[in-house]
Amino acid sequence: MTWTPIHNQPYTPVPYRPERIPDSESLRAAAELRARMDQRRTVRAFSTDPVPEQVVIDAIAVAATAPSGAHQQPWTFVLVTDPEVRARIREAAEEEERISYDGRLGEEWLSALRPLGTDKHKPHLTDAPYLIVVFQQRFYLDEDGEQHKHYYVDESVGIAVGMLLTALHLAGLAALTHTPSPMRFLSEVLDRPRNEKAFAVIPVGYPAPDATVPNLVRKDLDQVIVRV
Ligand code: IYR
Repeated sequence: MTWTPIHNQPYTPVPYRPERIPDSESLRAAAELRARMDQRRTVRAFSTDPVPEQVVIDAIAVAATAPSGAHQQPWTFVLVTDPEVRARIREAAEEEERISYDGRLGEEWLSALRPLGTDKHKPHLTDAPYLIVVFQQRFYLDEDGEQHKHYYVDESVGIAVGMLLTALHLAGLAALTHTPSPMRFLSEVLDRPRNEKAFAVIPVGYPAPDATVPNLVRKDLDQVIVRV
């Protein structure tokens, strides 16, 4: 059944009875997932090797199962493979990043970024075989061009991107959450409608054979979890 915007429709509940997983299996699955996700790293050096497109499509399908405000699913995932379009995105992103790294970010921000080793060069935008440019739909535009409000758009799209990164990692792919700022050029290059605002650019592929990552330490769980 094709989804269409639901406004003012009655509540129509359907049963939800997933089979219960035994505790032993839950514990095993959670521990295994925890260990696998602990291996995920943001990658900035990509191989140009091709990736099966269906893996990326399936990961986007996972992201699109995310919960969203009023179930409005306020996201669009633009899958960019065209080398010419990727080159234009890289050029525009590097122009913005040059201004950012040359001072726009300010000393405090630049010093926060220093341990990550990032700079204004963004070769991943043309090296990685896929770019997923995630747009948030700030509102819904109906056939008459009328605007309808979307709710909790940042939260909804943030959750979807988290699920996308998880799915890509579990499928054996590397990704980078890239947020060039300002991102307006993405709407122009990708010709997106006025209800959409770029949220992140996610290069996807395999790490370059000589890829390195910063030696980051995750917070201990007791710094993250508070029991009350
Ligand atoms: N958008 C810039 C700067 C940047 C900002 C943060 I916060 C990061 O965690 C990483 C980078 C860039 O992509 O380089």
